[in-house]
Amino acid sequence: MDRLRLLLVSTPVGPLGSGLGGGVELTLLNLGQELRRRGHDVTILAPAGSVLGDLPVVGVSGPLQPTAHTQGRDTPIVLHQDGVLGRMWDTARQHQDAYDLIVNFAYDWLPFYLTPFFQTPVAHFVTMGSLSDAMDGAVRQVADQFPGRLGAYTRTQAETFGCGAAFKILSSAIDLSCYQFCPTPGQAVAWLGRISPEKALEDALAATEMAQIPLKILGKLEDEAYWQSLGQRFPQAADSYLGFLPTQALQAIVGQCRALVMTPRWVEAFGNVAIEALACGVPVIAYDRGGPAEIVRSGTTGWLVPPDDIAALAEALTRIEALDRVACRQQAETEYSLPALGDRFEAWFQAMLGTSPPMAEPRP
Ligand code: HBI
Repeated sequence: MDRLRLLLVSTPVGPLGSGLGGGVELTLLNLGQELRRRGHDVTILAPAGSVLGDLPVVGVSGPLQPTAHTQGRDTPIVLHQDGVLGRMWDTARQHQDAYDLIVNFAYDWLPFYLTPFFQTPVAHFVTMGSLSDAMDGAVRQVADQFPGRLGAYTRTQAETFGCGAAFKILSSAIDLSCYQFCPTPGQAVAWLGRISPEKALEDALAATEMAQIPLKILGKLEDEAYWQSLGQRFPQAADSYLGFLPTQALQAIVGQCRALVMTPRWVEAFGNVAIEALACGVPVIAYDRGGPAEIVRSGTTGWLVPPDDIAALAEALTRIEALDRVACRQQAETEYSLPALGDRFEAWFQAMLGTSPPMAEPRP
C-alpha cells in the first residue's frame, strides 16, 4: 500500500494520557504506532496537554467536551462556542490539504456533521454503541451519504445504530510485547475499567463476595459519588482498589490473577481490558453482552454468563480451572496483535481511497 498522510483526530473529553478518553486512548496509541511502523505519515490532533507515546501530537486548547457516555437518549447536542471540539475541527479544516485521509475518533455530533464540508475524505471510527438519538442521526447521515466511511470495534456495537451493514468491523489490538504471559496465578481475580455506573463494578463486588474470592480493582476513578456508594455497600472495595496504573504495572498485577471479571451494564463497544487480560494468559468471565461476547471463547478462554446475573457470575468463578491460560495468550497473538490491527485498518483505508465515492452534495 502506498504511503498515506494521515490525520487522526482524538476525543475532546480530555487530553490523551489523562485516562478520561478511556479505551480510545489505547486504540489511538496502538494504531498510530503501527501505521507509522508501516511507513505512513501519522499526525494526532488532540486537546492541549496530550501525550501519546512518541507520536507527533498537535495540541488544541479550549474547554473540554462533556462526556457522552453518561447522557440519555434525548440529550441535545452540546457545543461550547469556543470549545476544544470546534477548535480541533477548525484546525483540521485549515490543514486538510496536507493529508490524504482524516480519521475521527470523537464520539460527537460535530465531526460527523462536517463530513461533507471537507475536501479531504473524513472517516469515522465509532468508539461506543448507540447512546443518544442525536448521535444516531449523525452516524446514519454519514452511513447514507458516505458509505464505507464508518468503522467500529465490533458487529454488536455497529448493530446498535440500526445500520450495522454500513460499518467496517475493525476490532482492536494491543502491543503484545508489553504483556507477559503468566502461567501460575495467585488467588485473586481482577476488575479493570473506568469506575463509572455503566461498568457495574457492584456486580463484580457482589459475585466475588458470594464466591469468597479476593478482587483487585484497577482503573480510572471517574465517578466519585458512585465510588462512595459502592464503598457503603461493599466495605472491602476501598482496600481492593489499586488505582489507575500504566500498562507495565497493570499487566504485572492482572497477569497474577486467575481471571478478569467484566460486568458491562451497557453494550461495551469492545473491552480493551479483555484482550489485555488474554495477552497475560488470564481468562475472561463476562456478561454475554457487547464486545466481550465477541471476544471470549466461552469454555476455553473464558466464560460468558447471562447479563446482570450475579449468581451465574459467581458460579462461573468456581469453574476457572477448566479454562486454558495458554489458549488465552494464543488468541491474543492471533487476533489482537498490532500487525493484525494494521492489516484491518489498511484494508479499510484502501477501500475508501481506492474507490472513494464522488463528493456527495450536502442535502438542501
Ligand atoms: N464523550 N462527548 C464524548 N466524546 C467522546 O469522544 C467520548 C465521550 N465519552 C467516552 C469516550 N469518548 C471514550 O471513553 C470512548 O470513546 C472509549
